[in-house]
Amino acid sequence: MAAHDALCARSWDTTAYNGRMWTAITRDVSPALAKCELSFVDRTPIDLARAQAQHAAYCRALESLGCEVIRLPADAHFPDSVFVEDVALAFDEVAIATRPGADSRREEGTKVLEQLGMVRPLRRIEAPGTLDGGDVLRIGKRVFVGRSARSNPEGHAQLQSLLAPWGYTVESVSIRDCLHLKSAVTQVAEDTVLIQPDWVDVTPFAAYRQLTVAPGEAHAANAVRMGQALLYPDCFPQTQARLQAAGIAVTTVDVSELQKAEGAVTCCSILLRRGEAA
Ligand code: CIR
Repeated sequence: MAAHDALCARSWDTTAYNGRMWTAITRDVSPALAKCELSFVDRTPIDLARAQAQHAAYCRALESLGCEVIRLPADAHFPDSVFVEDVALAFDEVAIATRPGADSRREEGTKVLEQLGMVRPLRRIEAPGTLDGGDVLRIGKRVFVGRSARSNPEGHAQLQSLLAPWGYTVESVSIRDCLHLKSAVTQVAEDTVLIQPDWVDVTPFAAYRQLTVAPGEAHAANAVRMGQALLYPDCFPQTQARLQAAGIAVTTVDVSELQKAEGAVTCCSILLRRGEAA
């Protein structure tokens, strides 16, 4: 077993997590990040060393919030492989290999799925279905899935079938002018979503309190929620103020280089709950 595999295997040992409620699977930044896929963002030079440092700080921030972090090694064959969220979904009961919508990302998930397969039964979206994890937002037993260029109706239907045994319902949601559903809406508290109404139909989220992004902060709707904690980019101060005014504690990270690759904060981790959590 290679050294990093041994490390990863050990990290699933239930005696080793010091009572932490969450585990995050992450993957170090690919040296080929500059060749990433881009859809709604113009290509600009990416400072690789800075991106790597920001990613390391992101991992430390997750740890500071009580999360055990598994860091998989970087892979030069897959420019976008730091964005682990898109290749797999982790529910409490099952993990799902997604079959990403971009050809360059289709084979990217192997190492992530090895990890998930150790702790969850594994299911797969099969061709011709496509699905990116960035399009999947779970709130309780409701699973909202973006109708995007990356996630097709067949992928949506397969996800519904795979999750039905555990009582989840899949709801397809229209998005526009952005890459993924979670570019446009994420959950920020038990009853609250943060939403960019220019990019998503807000009607499916009528059951939740809706905070909207501040003017001039178009990309501000993406946040990582772990229980009562929220990890959030540091470049959206007005939206951050709205979150804090709503009583939500925010921990910020600088992800500016990853944003040049059309990434955000949710996309850099797959979170697993170890026990009962909000
Ligand atoms: C892509 O286009 O696939 C990557 N450059 C960015 C993926 C970001 N993923 C996410 O927000 N879930």
